[in-house]
Amino acid sequence: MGVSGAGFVLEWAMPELRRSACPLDCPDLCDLEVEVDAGRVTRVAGATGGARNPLTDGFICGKVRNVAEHLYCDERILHPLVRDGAKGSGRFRRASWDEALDLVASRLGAIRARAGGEAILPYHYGGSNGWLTEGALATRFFRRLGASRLLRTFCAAATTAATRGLYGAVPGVALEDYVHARLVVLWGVNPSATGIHLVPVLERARAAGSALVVVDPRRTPLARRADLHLAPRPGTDLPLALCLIRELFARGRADLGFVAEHTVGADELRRRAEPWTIDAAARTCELPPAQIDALVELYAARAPAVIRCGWGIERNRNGGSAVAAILALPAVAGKLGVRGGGFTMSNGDAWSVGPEPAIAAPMPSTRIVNMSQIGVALGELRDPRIEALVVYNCNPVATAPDQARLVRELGRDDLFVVVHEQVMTDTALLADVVLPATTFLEHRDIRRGYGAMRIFDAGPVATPVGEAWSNNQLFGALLRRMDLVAAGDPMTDDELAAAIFDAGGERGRALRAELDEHGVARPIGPPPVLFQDLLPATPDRKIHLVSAALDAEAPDGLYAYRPDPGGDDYPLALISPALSTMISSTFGQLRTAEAGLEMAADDAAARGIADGDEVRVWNALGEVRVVARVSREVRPGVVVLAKGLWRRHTRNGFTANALIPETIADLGGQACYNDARVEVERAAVSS
Ligand SMILES: Nc1nc2c(c(=O)[nH]1)N[C@H]1C(S)=C(S)[C@@H](COP(=O)(O)OP(=O)(O)OC[C@H]3O[C@@H](n4cnc5c(=O)[nH]c(N)nc54)[C@H](O)[C@@H]3O)O[C@H]1N2
Ligand SMILES: Nc1nc2c(c(=O)[nH]1)N[C@H]1C(S)=C(S)[C@@H](COP(=O)(O)OP(=O)(O)OC[C@H]3O[C@@H](n4cnc5c(=O)[nH]c(N)nc54)[C@H](O)[C@@H]3O)O[C@H]1N2
Ligand SMILES: [Mo]
Repeated sequence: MGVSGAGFVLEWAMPELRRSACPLDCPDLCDLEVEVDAGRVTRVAGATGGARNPLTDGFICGKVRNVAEHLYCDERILHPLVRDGAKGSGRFRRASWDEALDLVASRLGAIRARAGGEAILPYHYGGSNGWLTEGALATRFFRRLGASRLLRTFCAAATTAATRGLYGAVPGVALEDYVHARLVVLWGVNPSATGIHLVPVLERARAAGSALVVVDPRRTPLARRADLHLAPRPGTDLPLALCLIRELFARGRADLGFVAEHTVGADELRRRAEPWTIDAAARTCELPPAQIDALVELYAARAPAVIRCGWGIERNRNGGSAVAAILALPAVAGKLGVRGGGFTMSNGDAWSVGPEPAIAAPMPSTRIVNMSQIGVALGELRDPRIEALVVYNCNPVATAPDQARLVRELGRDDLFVVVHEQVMTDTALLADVVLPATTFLEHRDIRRGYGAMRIFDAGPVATPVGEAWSNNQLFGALLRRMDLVAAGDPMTDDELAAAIFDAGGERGRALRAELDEHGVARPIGPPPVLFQDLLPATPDRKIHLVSAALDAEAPDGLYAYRPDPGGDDYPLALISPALSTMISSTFGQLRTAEAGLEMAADDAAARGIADGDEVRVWNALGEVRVVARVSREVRPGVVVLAKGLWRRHTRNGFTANALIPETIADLGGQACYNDARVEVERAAVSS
């Protein structure tokens, strides 16, 4: 009948609600409800009900609420493109997948036959990727090709090295457990922008009587509300943490019982911390001595006390030792073993299941290239020279150090550049072949948060735009085309997922069953408490306060402070914190506002700079022209230009990364994004 017929049509045309989980590079792993109409995303909201991820229950950030703008923007790459103009001209012609794959396979094959597999370098970071789309077929492809291996050091390299050195791979305090804390120290972390779901938890802790301390050269939103805000000069967290350690021992506030029972190396740590008196630290960190004293007393007195250690600390020459010293604090002060006490670094890989089994190819022993030194690698490596760069899950022109050099090197005529991307990024514009990639709402992935201790198996919820392919589709096709598939290889997403969970034994099977039933699983049960539910994952189950491995790795030994080389040419420290509107460079195509360089009023006045003036920011590596923003949020001696900006956001097409050296931190090969020194002057006004 007409009525039921209309009803049927109406129902068929109704948008559908589907569940997903946000895999963007942020600790929180939001549980999402996505409205999809005829395969297109029309609305994204936080899923309510809480059971899947209580941390994000019903509440998501603006970036993801508006993610449909990213999916359907003008810059979205719809089909394969082949360069059709001079290198770097940004001119491309449309190609079929078949033609593009033939071109890529034949070029890579020829380079490998002539110069060897090591002439090929895969280039990737985390993107918005989980266990299926980051580590599976792409890694297998490059291992079997015998390509150079990439050491992934943009982020969390120093913090991971430090955490593992002291504690082994264990999770820290679960973010939801911060309600139990009576002191929270936010050290080099800005959750208001980079992981907002901690903020309401902090508010609840505050209401229950917790104190809040922030250690950050900027007055972040939470620093404004803190009981105590220390704004050290960037790169001086190491002397500050060593001073706290020294004072805890000296004042009889160290927990000697805990230290004796559960740690090794305490005497050596104390010896290395000894020179850092309050006065010495205050001078080096450029802090009032009374503030350091206040922090010692507060930290000694309060329990449970938790340090939320961020990523602002690691990105300088002392970064690894600084993180290690900060992570030693809860051990020295006896803050572990209670719910809400201890530290949180990353909670990302502290469980027994992981993506390696999906790769299903042994690790080759080919040469290793540090991704944070890509300019040097492209320019100087020989035998063989890098002749092909295959970029996916990454936008290095916006995110790697020494941008000007990278742009120059990408323009080399004898370098073949393939970029698999969702949108026309600054990197894609410099490619020879651009391949269209799906977004997280258009492909399946197994996603895990590095704050929230959860895993989601999230299927595709929308139809891929244009001819976009997932990473596994692309690298699966390349494996086949280059004859690199072995019998029994897991190839489909189902097979890859099965490989991951089957390898996890009983725990893996339990996770699989939980995922099948709820779409989400808890890899380690209820939030564990270190020294209640588990012990450090070091061989002797103790905390290694002066880890021998870290001590050997750090160029001058662990906890050796390497001062600013100084000099008057570049007196200002440049840092590049995260923007609330982007994730690294992701979503940069949606940003219309131009960038601003934030600087303190005194520094601006000393240079005759007024708010809104165009300035030149420079050092030996390069120059950026931007508008100055005189700000009360930065301390004198520090200037701020956000991370992740695209070239279009400044006045001369270069960003903070053009001022960042390719030097690495003391641990993990970590990039030193917050270790740039610059000078600023008013740009000559052209009339
Ligand atoms: N909205 C949004 N969220 C994000 C991201 C994003 O780009 N945007 N990025 C994601 C990624 S990739 C990461 S790694 C995390 C990063 O998360 P966070 O660590 O919170 O982010 P950052 O802004 O890099 O650094 C945090 C703070 O460190 C401060 N800082 C800089 N140098 C120093 C220093 O030497 N010492 C101290 N004590 N502080 C310093 C900065 O002023 C900044 O406020 O966030 C993730 N979440
Ligand atoms: N100046 C400065 N620079 C920094 C930092 C800093 O503090 N200061 N911080 C660094 C940090 S913390 C990080 S984590 C890095 C991040 O740097 P990148 O790894 O370059 O991360 P994004 O900028 O998010 O770019 C990821 C790109 O991958 C694409 N992508 C996402 N998913 C997929 C997929 O499934 N397949 C394919 N093929 N592509 C996909 C996205 O469209 C996006 O363009 O940046 C670093 N850069
Ligand atoms: Mo990061």
